Amino acid sequence: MLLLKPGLRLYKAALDRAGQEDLRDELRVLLREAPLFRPRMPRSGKEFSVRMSNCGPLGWVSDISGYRYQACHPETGRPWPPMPESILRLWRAYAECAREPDACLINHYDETARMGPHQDRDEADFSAPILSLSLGDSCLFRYGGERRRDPSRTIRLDSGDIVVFGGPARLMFHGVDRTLPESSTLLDPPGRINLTLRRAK
Ligand code: MD6
Ligand code: FE
Repeated sequence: MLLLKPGLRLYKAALDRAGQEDLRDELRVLLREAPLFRPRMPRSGKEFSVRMSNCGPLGWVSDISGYRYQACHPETGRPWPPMPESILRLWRAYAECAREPDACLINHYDETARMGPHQDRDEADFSAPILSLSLGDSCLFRYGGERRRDPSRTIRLDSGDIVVFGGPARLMFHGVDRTLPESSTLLDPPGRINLTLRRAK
């Protein structure tokens, strides 16, 4: 484990290649039930470059009216599929939180997608951490402080890496500057998937 700063833990290669392949295959089935959709920014309606889906009781969505957690897919109207047991096991092993996650956001990046600096603050209780797992192409992940203008650092996240944001790092600004195309053979078509497990309510 690498403590990047208080509350911010990085576990390199937490999931080995076989574990990544099993999870990839589970996600392929899950994304047939809950297809990736392209969210829009509140107010402006501008499209995200990342596509998203969710699993678990609640899912994070963004559209012209705002950001929120909701129980159903915005396009199919169906409930989100259950969280795979394999990702609940990762939470139990790495999150250091006795409560279980009730939402898992699935972000999909093609070679041009990015995620601007943001804080995750739509959850009811910031005492629970967020656990992030990267799959597929590597990315350059930027994290800073609690204010947008705070200095930031960039690290490379590779397939199988887990980052846990908790305690004093829970409300830190972070984003994905870019992915590194052709850095992984895990996904076909290629790209990057990031799972973030949260307690929304
Ligand atoms: C990503 N991650 O890695 C974007 N949010 O694709 C996040 O936005 C994130 O990694 C909250 C906690 C951990 C994260
Ligand atoms: Fe985030």
